[in-house]
Amino acid sequence: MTAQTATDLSLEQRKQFQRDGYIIIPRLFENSEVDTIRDAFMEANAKGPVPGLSEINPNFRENDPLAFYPRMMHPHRHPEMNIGPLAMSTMLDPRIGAVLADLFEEEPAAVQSMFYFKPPGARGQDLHQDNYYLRVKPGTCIAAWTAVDAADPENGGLVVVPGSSSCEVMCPEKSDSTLFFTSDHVPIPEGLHEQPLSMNAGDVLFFNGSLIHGSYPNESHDRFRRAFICHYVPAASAELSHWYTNPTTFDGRVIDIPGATGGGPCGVATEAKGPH
Ligand SMILES: O=C(O)CCC(=O)C(=O)O
Repeated sequence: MTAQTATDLSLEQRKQFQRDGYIIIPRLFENSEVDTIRDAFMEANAKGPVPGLSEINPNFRENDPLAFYPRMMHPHRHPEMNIGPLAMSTMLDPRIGAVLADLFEEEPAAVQSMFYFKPPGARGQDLHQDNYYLRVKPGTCIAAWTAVDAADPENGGLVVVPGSSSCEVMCPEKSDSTLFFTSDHVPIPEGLHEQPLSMNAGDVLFFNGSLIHGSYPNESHDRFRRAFICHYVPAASAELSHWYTNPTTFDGRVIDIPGATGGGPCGVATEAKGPH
């Protein structure tokens, strides 16, 4: 199957993004591209977490699968490793850029990359809204979530709350640490419902920064649920949380976006939080 380009974005896909807050572009990446990404990140983590790259959390329990396979933060900032240039070129892939330009209707800039291994038995990431952390103003951010393995309810695939993309960004409650490795939980607003997604490797989910989304534990015995995840903002944004440095356009320019001001939906405490 050939890769989809943004020029294929249909009126229906645009309408779905506006109405529900997300769209899945099937097979944006070819199998061979996904295999390269998977192999490179597995190799990078072959001996376990990498200081300065992996999110090493002293609270992980000894038998926690995430203790060996924590997520990697900003791999594109590591030119000294094989995964560095690969993460950078995937984050700035023109096929992703073209979809984002259509969805933002203005020039996008990349501000974050991450790789999740989510091995069998791993906890999930509780429901949250990305723009609580990125604090983009005006407007919001968009995530591009690339399935590196098939992802479905059994192995802790992503869940979204369609339509929550039109909600305000809320101050989160506390999550259940037996199910989730992150501490924030955003409750589902009345009248809206959670939708589990099933994706094939190479599919890319795009969703806006207000959309409530997350994932449950990987209940499978032998299926990793790996994903390469990037966050983007309009290049002309007036504000962005200072945790997201060096916004980079798809033609490689590093631009300046002023730091976010004010306290966010929880007041001043938000400013103390790192990237999500
Ligand atoms: O992949 C996951 O399990 C959650 C990722 C996520 O929610 C995010 O990157 O904002």
